[in-house]
Amino acid sequence: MPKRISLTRYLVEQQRMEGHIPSQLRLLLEVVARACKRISQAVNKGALGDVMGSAESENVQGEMQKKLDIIANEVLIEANEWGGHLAAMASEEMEGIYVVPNRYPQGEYLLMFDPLDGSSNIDVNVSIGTIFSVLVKPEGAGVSEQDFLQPGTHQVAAGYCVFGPQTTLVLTVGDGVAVFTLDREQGSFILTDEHLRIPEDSKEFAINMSNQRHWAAPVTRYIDECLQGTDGPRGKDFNMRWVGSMVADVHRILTRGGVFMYPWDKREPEKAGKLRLMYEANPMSWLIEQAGGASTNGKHRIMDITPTKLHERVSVFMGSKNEVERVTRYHSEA
Ligand code: P6P
Repeated sequence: MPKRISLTRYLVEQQRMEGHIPSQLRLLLEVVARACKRISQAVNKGALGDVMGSAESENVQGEMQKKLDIIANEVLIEANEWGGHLAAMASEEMEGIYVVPNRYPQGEYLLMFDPLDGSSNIDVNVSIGTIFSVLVKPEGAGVSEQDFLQPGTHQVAAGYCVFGPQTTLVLTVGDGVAVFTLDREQGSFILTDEHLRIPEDSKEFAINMSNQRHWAAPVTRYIDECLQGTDGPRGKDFNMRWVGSMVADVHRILTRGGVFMYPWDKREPEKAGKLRLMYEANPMSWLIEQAGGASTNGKHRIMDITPTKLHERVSVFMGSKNEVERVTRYHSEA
């Protein structure tokens, strides 16, 4: 029977041996993990709980909110606001930042999250997830939205929890990628994999093909070559997967390789892309890079981008290093 290492033990040993995790960050990560367990319980209720369907409201992105979007957001806020480890939080579901109320002590960390990514999949029982990213608040009194506008390279922790056949927490603090599977009998996350490595090459791409007529030329070139298979310049056949839930697609890529793309397209040319930089692209990019992959916006490394606004959107190409480098090169050649 392999030694069962809980998330708590992993974080304590990382703190003791690697010095990666100050105690306040360890507390933060344990609180986020506990919140993910509660979200998982709500998700798993499905039609048996009052959690399905629309909340009859829109979020700051102008998207219809599902009841579980709001439940997950509230769980994360309530779990994190009292612990003294955070100065403020930001969420896809909230327009402005959430400053820790004065009745609680303030800490040095900033927590951003997409509380329930892929929520269009909730009502059809397809994997969804919570994505989170942690920054350190810059020195100085008080906290403002400006304090969040740091490049992805400043993250001190990032991860997601995918609510699928298993509930799995995937985390990095800059020392590789660790995977924890929820043991429901014990109610603890148990270490089931670490130091994930993404193969540098792949034969699998993930993109929403229904947008094909709207893509820019480099994306069309890359996908056309994949579709030509062994008869084309790539000399190999490709497979396609598109879950419609970034957490599920990125988890597959971290597990077996591939490339995930949500590019800019002509439908809304003023938007850089659909996905959000601060709480979707940056945390996923760090995980992908920590596992030996690459992540760009077609031109630049995503984690080098300095955000100008909290809900900034970005074009995303992430996964197997050689595939991301190829589609990025096609952009520079265009
Ligand atoms: P589309 C979910 O809404 C999300 O933000 C990502 O999780 C997912 O990859 C993408 O949008 C799906 O977008 O346009 O294919 O429905």
